[in-house]
Amino acid sequence: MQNSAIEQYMAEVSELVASRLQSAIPAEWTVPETLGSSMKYSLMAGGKRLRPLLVVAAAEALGGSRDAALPVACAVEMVHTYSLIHDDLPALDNDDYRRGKLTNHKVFGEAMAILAGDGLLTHAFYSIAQAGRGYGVPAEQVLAIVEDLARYAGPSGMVGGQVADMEGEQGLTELEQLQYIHEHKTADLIVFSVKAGGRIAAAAEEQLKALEQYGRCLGLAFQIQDDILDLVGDERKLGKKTQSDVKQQKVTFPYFLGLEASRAEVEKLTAAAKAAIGSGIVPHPERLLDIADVLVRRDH
Ligand code: GRG
Repeated sequence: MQNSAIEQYMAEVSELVASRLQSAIPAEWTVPETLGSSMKYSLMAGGKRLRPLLVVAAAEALGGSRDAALPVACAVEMVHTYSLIHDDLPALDNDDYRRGKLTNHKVFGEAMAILAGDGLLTHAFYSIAQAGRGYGVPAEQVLAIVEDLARYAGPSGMVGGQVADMEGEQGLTELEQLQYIHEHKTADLIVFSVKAGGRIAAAAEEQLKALEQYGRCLGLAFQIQDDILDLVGDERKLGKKTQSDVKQQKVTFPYFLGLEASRAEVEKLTAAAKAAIGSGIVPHPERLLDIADVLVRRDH
């Protein structure tokens, strides 16, 4: 069957990102062999490349260049991959599998997995700087992208969301608490991605605001959809157990709202994401609109 235009676009960007990630560390640098292998193992393990896709699509939606967006697209994938490696560690989620493969620490050991995550996080900032070196992104924009990454991935962003999640394991009682976790742990890096794309294209302040709103709604919708897919997958795995058995184990959107209301929330947020950029403020919003539709329909 022929792929749709958006599927082709996503595959094309994903391939480009994968090839840039392969050579992200300059060949003349010396990197200990096991560290390099451990970083590459997780980087190349076959993620959806959603965040890099959003950097590129947002830049192109505002007439920016794909080449200039790619170093930043690679940077956000490095940060995302570091977060997954660390999240899988025994001290956090203690997972054995990620993206259908053994987790980093299962293959390389805990100490190397910690260091591979550290290496990816650090190298992300080098990669962002490259957008200002060979691709003509003005230093002022590069600076703003660096500030945004520290903000959205750091203590007030993704890491803060992860801490709230960890502390919430003692028992969340309010939907607002879960919303806070989702906004920071998941949505913030998505907000970063679309804003960074906008900055590469020298977006005006109101365009950045529109992209931020799109990213926040899309990020929340993405996480709620993840909760739904998780619950439906668990129910399939558990077979005879009922939905309420599963609900007792995981405090997610469906736990608070039920499946149907959670699905409606995903639809509502997706519509809000599309409305934020669809009113003419973003000159070529088509790809970003299509990506929102693809995410709401995804089944994995
Ligand atoms: C350890 C600092 C630190 C942060 C961890 C990202 C994260 C925060 C934890 C991972 C666990 C998780 C389910 C987080 C929610 C965000 C999310 C849905 C991540 C998975 O993103 P996808 O689906 O993954 O884009 P792929 O593998 O496709 O890249």
